[in-house]
Amino acid sequence: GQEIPPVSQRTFSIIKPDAVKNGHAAAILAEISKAGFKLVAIKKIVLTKEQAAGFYYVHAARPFFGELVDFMSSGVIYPMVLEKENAIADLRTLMGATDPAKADEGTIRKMFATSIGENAIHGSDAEETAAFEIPYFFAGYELK
Ligand code: RTP
Ligand code: MG
Repeated sequence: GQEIPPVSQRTFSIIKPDAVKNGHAAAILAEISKAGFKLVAIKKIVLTKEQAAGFYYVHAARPFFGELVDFMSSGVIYPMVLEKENAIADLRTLMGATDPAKADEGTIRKMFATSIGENAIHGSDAEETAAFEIPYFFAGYELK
């Protein structure tokens, strides 16, 4: 019969300040590469508090929001766009649970996260989320 080609999907990820400070950024990129993701775009930046708050606006009413904004603006991050078939769900699996104490063996958070708040990596949780997060950090000309 007809072969159905894989449908590629893009997701958005951030290597968070704890992972960068602890020297894990390259090892995390290696895990992402091993899992079959293509690196479409990456940059190195430090967010202002306003930029961090805007990115995580869905969590504005949560008790941890202030800590989250302070943490995400505390140092260098690597925002990136990743592509593969089923990228959004597969990256969430590779990341592991939000709390590294609950994350499965072999996941990025199990291997590299510090705590539930400082947990090494972000990944979009749905198509609509990725559609907001990718253009928050990258212009169209950066996503060829
Ligand atoms: P992310 O959005 O960063 O990929 O993480 P997630 O989906 O696994 O978790 P989410 O519920 O969206 O929470 C966003 C980030 O807020 C921090 N957090 N701290 N102290 C706490 O109880 C707490 N809970 C969440 C974490 O940095 C989490 O990744
Ligand atoms: Mg989330």
